[in-house]
Amino acid sequence: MARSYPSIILSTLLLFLPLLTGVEAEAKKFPVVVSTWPFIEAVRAAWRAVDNGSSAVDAVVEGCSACEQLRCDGTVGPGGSPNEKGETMLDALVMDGVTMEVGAVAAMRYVKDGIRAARLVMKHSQHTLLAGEGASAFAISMGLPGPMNLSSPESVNKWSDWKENRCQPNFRKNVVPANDCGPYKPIDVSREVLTEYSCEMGTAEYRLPLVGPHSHDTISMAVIDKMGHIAVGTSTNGATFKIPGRVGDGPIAGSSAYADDEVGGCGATGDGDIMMRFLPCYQVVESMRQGMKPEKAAKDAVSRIARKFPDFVGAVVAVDKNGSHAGACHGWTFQYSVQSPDMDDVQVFTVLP
Ligand code: SD4
Repeated sequence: MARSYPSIILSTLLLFLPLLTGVEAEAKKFPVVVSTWPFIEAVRAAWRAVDNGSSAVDAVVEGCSACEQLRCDGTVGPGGSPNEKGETMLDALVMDGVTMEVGAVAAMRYVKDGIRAARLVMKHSQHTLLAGEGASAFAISMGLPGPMNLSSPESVNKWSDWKENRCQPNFRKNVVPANDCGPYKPIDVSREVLTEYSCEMGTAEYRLPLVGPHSHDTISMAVIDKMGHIAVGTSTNGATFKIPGRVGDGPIAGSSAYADDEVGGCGATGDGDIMMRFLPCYQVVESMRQGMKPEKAAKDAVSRIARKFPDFVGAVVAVDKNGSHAGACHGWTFQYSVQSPDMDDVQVFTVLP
């Protein structure tokens, strides 16, 4: 039976519609770079890479590396956040949303290139996370410069002022110091003992506000490349005056960042000691997998933490596989930066708590 003209036109259209929609979506929305905070030069660096055809992983490394070199806000890369001993240590992670491979370094000493070290772990080992001096030795053996001192005049000054202030505030709790700055001895947390050891004696019941409303730190970045593949990365020098050996959320996949090509990606910033207990970025990506839009997924992940820790400070930024993005925060005003094909330059979005 001969087919009518309208039915021929309709079936031809149906044949081409998915293809046209796909091409259109890709041409409009990819590549995309999303980063925590107004780390504009970092986003530009990632954008340059991905716009020139780099993979999402390479662009994430370029972007985070630019932030390390610029020492964004003094809290990414070398020269910031001295620990109790005055030393700077780095946490970093990179994740490929295609293969679900992760490379990360934690409390890394003597090597300034955190994100490049993380990528070396991913590329040249079967491990996911290397820590401390092992991470430094591996990074140097794979060609990164080092060993070197990661302190700066600013970090040394900050540390000296803190020492002069009897090492207060600090991250210890339920301890009593032999002297102002330790060594510390654990004490029973029962009420009687707490009244016995007053604050004057240095019992550290005080919790150091890691990040205040005016200080932001940690770059966490997601990139969707021209092929639509997603990667994420994080780089930070962590919490100021942390106990040596402390590892934050930065190198923990699912906490500071997470990506799955099938769904999207996420980056986080804030009080990592709290946030890493909730794997907020894993939560965001899994919520988007279940059908939540980025905004709802981001808000949901943050509210899960806030319900248990109403005083925590933190934020997440979510991007789905189509390039739609949204942020959510608690305890501070959050900003994140985006560059996509419809923008001439990086745009900064502000999210209120
Ligand atoms: C950490 N999450 O080491 C980092 C610090 C941070 O905004 O992101 N501050 O806990």
